Amino acid sequence: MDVSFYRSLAEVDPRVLEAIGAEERRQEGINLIASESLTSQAVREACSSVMTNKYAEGYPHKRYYGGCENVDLVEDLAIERAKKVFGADHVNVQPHSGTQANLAVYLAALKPGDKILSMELSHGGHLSHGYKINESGKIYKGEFYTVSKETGVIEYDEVLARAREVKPQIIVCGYSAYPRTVPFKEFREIADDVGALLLADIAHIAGLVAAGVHPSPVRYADYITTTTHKTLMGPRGAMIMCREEHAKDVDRAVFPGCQGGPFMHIIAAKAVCFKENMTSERKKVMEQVVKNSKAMASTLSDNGFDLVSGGTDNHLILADLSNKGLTGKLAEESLGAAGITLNKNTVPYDNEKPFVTSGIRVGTPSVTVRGMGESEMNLIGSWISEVLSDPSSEKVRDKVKAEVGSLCSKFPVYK
Ligand code: DSN
Repeated sequence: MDVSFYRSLAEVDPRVLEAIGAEERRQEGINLIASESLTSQAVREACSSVMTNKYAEGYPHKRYYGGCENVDLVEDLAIERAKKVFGADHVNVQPHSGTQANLAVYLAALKPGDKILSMELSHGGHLSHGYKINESGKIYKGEFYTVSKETGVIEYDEVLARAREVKPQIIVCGYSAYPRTVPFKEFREIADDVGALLLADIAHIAGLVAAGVHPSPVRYADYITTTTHKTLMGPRGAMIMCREEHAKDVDRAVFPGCQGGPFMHIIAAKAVCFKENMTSERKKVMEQVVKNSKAMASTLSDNGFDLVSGGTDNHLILADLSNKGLTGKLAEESLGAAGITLNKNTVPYDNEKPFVTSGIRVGTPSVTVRGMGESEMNLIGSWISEVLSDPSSEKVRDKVKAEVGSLCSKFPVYK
């Protein structure tokens, strides 16, 4: 045996250890990135377990390798728990990422050249929903609907008219930057009207759906995809749920269709995460995520921020900074310098490029998980306003950074 096999990370690679330590300290700051959250100790233990060593191509009890009895057990657990959490007929827990889950659904459901109708990327859609620079838009033809210019929300009649015009084979609902409830029932009606399949990509809101804080698409969608690392608070990865009639095609599309060996350590962590999502404690956290988001929206609104759709129903807020004469890029940079991490984001009908943007996306999952409540959201919202009222002032940023540090020390993430 190579002697280095038993040496610690500190001995083998201090530079990597140092970067991990620095990242741990960075995560003690205020994180408002809507697509991120924090994983529990239990999830992280499973992620770093010896299950990473195992090849297990195939599915539980039908593998192409020997020695799969333990990984079979965790994959069975993950599937059984996910079915229970969401009430789904069939679950595949092997997709490595949300994009790969979506690509697997298209592979199962479509033929090359078929049409995908989804939300315009700059209105809150996603690259893997048929966008031309993604494989989903190269193999299939992406067509798009938008939010209404007047209200900033999805209007049934507008989407229906667009669906009748496009006649897609599949419609995608579920978004990366939509602050309102996704109307799954209405999407089912639209899909039926034009004879299309319906895919609900609930990556952002899965934890809210699991907790009953956002309506579930299970009764309405043919396929549901989600990542497991956003509001579900699990490991970085994804899963697909579908109706029983699509089960075989989905499983074949994931493996051998577009993936090889599943990441068994991550599947073990997904099993843990689904167990955590069944608890009443987690339900309370998700309820608080939405309360916090509404509190933050109200403070931002009181400070003159123009919120897309006027507010929020979920874990995120989208603010259009045009009325403040700021770009999203400048806001992201100056807030970052003040210890508040969030991301620039296009807003519907944005005139700025995606690397500049006119907006910011503000999400409450990470701050809520560490115990912050509405009063802390009011504080953070007022700091955002303070920094952005004079974004180039080092003095303001330093003052806010000190206040951020003092607040965060009361809500430590890693004790
Ligand atoms: N990158 C994710 C987000 O930030 O919403 C979506 O994949």
